Amino acid sequence: MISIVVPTYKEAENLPHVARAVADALAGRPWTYELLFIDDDSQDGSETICAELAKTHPVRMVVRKDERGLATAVIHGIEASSGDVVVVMDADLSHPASAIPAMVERLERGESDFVLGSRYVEGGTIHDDWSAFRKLNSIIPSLLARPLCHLRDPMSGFFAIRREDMPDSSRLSPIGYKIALEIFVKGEFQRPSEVPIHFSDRQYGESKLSLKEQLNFLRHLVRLYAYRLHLSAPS
Ligand SMILES: Nc1nc2c(ncn2[C@@H]2O[C@H](COP(=O)(O)OP(=O)(O)OP(=O)(O)O)[C@@H](O)[C@H]2O)c(=O)[nH]1
Ligand SMILES: [Mg+2]
Repeated sequence: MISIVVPTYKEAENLPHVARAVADALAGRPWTYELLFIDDDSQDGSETICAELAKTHPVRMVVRKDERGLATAVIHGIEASSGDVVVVMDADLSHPASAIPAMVERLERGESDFVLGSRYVEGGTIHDDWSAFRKLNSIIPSLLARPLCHLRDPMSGFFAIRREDMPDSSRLSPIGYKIALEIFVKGEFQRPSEVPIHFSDRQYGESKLSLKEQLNFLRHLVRLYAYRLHLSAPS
């Protein structure tokens, strides 16, 4: 079984689209799946929409009432799910569910132990009309993170791993909005690979990526470099 873990905050409009995209991507494939939304008490009708979707799709929602944050939501979701393979993706339709089969097949064939949906490998694309600022805002953090992981798109939030390879959550110190990089570094994955994706801009709802989150990411990077270099990590 594949668990598809999707962190959500105020994504009510996107939920039916994600559920349909995942169902279409996995139709006729040899796997069963569960789609798990980890919602931080959005109060925007998400719970009702999810209950309605659950009548026709293998979908459920865990609502966290006392915590906020993308990274901790992903860890929570991985722990609350039960598939042998875990795929993490965003709810805003930026990540194409159609890439999931290729990602899972690489794990199954043993070709790779960490498969990333990637904008920055051959065949990967971003929306044509990204401003120079937005491109830099995406590429600079990726370049800063690359020495830690040799992945072209380490800031992608779209990845697949086998559950047994997930590092123990007591070893993770998630801050901010990206968790794939930390799971990659602490899980000591040996055979990463990247599947090219087209990254679409969100059509519904608003971005939660704030300047504060970007600064948090810099703190997070310093910690990961310290970890890698076996220095004591600053808090
Ligand atoms: N549970 C939970 N999910 C979150 C939180 N913040 C963001 N998310 C979800 O994480 C995913 C990515 O958030 P986005 O706002 O799209 O951020 P982004 O993709 O980095 O930035 P954009 O390129 O502007 O879309 C979406 O599915 C969000 O709903 C949070 O605090 N809690
Ligand atoms: Mg997004």
